[in-house]
Amino acid sequence: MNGSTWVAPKVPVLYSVLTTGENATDARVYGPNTNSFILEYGQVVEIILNNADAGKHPFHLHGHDFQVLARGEENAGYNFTSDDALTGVNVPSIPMRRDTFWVKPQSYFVIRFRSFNPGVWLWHCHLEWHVASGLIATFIEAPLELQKNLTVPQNHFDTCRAGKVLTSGNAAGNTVDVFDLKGVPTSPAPLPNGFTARGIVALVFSCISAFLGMAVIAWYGSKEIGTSKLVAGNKKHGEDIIAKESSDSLLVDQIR
Ligand SMILES: [Cu+2]
Repeated sequence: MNGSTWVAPKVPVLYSVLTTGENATDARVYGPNTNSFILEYGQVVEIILNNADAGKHPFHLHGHDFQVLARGEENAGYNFTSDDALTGVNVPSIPMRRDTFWVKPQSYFVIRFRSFNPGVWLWHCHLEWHVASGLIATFIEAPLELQKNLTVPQNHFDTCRAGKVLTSGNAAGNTVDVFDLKGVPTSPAPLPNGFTARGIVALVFSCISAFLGMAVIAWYGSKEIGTSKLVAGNKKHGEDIIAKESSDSLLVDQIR
């Protein structure tokens, strides 16, 4: 999302909100890979989701039933900004409300909600493997209101302690300087363009082993079949076969 892969921070965002005081309103506290957006209390929030992918994605927002203002048809384009996404669109006077809405391939949609629900809310594709691969943003709604009104039950802290999850400080678990993000979890680098040296070596050896394998099969397959001669010319082998046949028929008789 926005060129960033979501990666879980060392401290869950909710606990960072509750333990960083006034700095909780600064998105940097939550690290470079949580895609965090700070929403003030009572704003009208508009999201334009542009989908550059050729697949559909059902997007889900926690904490709200948003209003759906517009959704582009398939291949309608995916470079919309707030000015042009609603151009020529008849926004319904009573928009439908959803908590999940799918964006069409290489297209967009526009939704709105009011930020009257302080909390930490994920915005993510609801195909779970897209969640696992990081197609997520985080809305941190009215963090200072949240600090005043939320009490976390003790058993939540107990669970975190048991799972060795930190519960205070910034995304890196730093409680002294919340803008020091040393050691924060980050996403892997994007795939390199073209082939790397390791890739070329792997490809060369794969090709060599493939040709060797084919050569062995060709060599083996072009050999004369000689086993029938051996059986016919060798009494011992012939006896073996007869013995085997008779014991098989014995076995069959016994089963009958
Ligand atoms: Cu998806």
